[in-house]
Amino acid sequence: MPAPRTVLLTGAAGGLATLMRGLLPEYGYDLRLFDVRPVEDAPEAVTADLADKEALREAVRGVDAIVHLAGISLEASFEKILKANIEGTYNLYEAAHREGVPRIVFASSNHAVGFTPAPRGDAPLIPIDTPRRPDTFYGLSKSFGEDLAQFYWDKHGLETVSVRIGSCFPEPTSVRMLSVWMSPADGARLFHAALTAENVGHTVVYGSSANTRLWWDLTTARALGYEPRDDSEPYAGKLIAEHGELDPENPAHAHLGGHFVNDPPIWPH
Ligand code: NAI
Ligand code: 15L
Repeated sequence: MPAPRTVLLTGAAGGLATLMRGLLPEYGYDLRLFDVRPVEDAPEAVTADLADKEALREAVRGVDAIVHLAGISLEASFEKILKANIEGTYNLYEAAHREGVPRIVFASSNHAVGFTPAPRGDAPLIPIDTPRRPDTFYGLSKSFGEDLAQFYWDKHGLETVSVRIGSCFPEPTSVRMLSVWMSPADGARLFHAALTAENVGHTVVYGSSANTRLWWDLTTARALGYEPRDDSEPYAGKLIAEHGELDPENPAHAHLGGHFVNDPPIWPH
């Protein structure tokens, strides 16, 4: 596959896409933007819902790849998740297949495996093929998205890298995030690797920095050419002084998905 140049970024008005809009152009991409909300400072962005199949067909036409970030990013009713994340992601894949787009980078989430116990002490890192254990309807939709990606690869030869993102924010803001944080710069490195690696078929990777307290195995991400450069450890002293160490008796501390397992944040905030 020739290196992609024109990339459709869905969810372009969101937090992660806003960070990526600042970083990905340095890698040489021309970004086409899509979101149900207007994108600040980007009047050229397509403002449309993932439910709008015609708008999707037009938006994906002629792009070399898609970074699919649009959707409900927290917990919501099953009906809302069904519409935006499950049907919406299906609509995007169908449009991409019909228009011959060769690759999608799908924003999956750690919440597809959120009920997995967090490794403690010397326990091995969580492998990428650990059984899916969604912690919310939201996590369930990400698990569906990974299956959808596998199906479109097997059936239609449309490639995907599914990135089980940890927490991609400018800084880690909780003790759990020390283990799952992905710096925005590492996020851009990982998306670039996912867009350019050869012959990915459907590859699933965890998305995080090279954190000292890392919980999962980054082997499949590194195999794409991803070399994380950041580590959350410089933030550890302050966060632990403020909040204390993780308590293994607390379900919100004991699972990969953190508080999503027992008290998930609800969409919209
Ligand atoms: P966000 O909530 O800030 O952005 C999501 C964007 O999708 C919003 O701008 C929203 O308007 C748009 N959107 C929602 N429903 C839509 C629809 N039906 N049609 C078109 N656009 C729609 O979320 P954030 O943090 O930027 O995350 C982006 C993606 O990455 C999401 O899919 C999220 O699930 C995933 N993710 C993010 C993580 C993070 O640390 N930021 C961690 C794990 C996964
Ligand atoms: C996610 O999947 C959410 O979209 C994001 O807002 C964070 O909550 C992140 O997971 C996390 O686990 O910290």
